[in-house]
Amino acid sequence: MDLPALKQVAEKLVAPGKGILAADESTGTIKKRFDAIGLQSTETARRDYREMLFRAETAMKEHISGVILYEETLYQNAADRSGTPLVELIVRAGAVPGIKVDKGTKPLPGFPGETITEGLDGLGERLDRDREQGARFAKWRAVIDIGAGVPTWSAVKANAHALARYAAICQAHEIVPIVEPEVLMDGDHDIERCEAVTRWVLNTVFEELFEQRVALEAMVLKPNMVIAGKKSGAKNSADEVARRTVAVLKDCVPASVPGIAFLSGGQSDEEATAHLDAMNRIGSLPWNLTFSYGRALQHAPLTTWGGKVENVPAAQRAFAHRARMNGLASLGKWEGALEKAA
Ligand code: 5MM
Repeated sequence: MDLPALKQVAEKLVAPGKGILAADESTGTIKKRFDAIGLQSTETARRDYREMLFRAETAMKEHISGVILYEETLYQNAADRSGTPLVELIVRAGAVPGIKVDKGTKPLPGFPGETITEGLDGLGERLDRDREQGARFAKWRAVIDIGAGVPTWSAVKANAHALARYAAICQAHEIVPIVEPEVLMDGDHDIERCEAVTRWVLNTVFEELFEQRVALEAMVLKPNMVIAGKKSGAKNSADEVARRTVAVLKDCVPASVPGIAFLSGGQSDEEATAHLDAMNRIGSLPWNLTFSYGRALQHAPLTTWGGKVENVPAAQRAFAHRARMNGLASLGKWEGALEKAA
């Protein structure tokens, strides 16, 4: 393993003022997003949409450190006459291309309502091909739900083990792993329950990473924030979300991890930005804290675009605005007033 090279990529992904664009929606998920704007999800429409994002120069060059791609996009070409690979657009903008390598969640046998993320079989060979195509980092998402009697220890352990096996395989194939254990915010639980489950999950994940001998300095953690479940009706302040999230991370994440890039998990665009900003304002943290948002970066450009070519400039501006807001939040320099200037 070329540890210095891997460390360099990991550090670049969490560079101050920048963050990651999660554009790795699987075919089913992107269909849902396109359904919401009344657009059919064809291969061409998916290409056009993603190409529009990667060609948004201001956003990409100034605030995006890396882009997580779905396999289709990693091997897709732009619409221009020379058929520029989409990966090249990302590299030209100075960002690092990455690839989602998990094969999604499947029911965990014996544990109703719980899932296990699959995709370890043949992973090394896939990573070699993806690296050849330009990918320098990968992502694997484990999903933990909160509800009556869940999560169980078995589900937490099985998912943490798979994440650690994935991370070890990535590093052996010269790819930086993004380790994403997502505790869902869909339930009716309060913020204390989310805090307890997130602490449990992260402790288990780092135990497994240690057992699999994963080099912590050459990975990025992508966790959820500590937040009350959507159906609880509770609304905690940004300062409380930040304080609880940072406390859990300090308890569980070794300082050798270069950075933590949060998922947005269904928060509104502005909430996701405000929470990240509040965390960075706490200061004196051992790791860089930034974003790896899917919905909270893409909701505005996707709805502005609506599948219409004449809306491309406005959609790119909407993307640049969210990217800039989150870039500022990664420095603890965002202010609500800046949103109105959009
Ligand atoms: C972009 O969505 C990613 C892929 O989801 P599916 O496998 O369900 O299609 C997802 O893993 C994403 O990277 C993270 O959840 C972060 O996205 P959000 O929208 O939570 O910021």
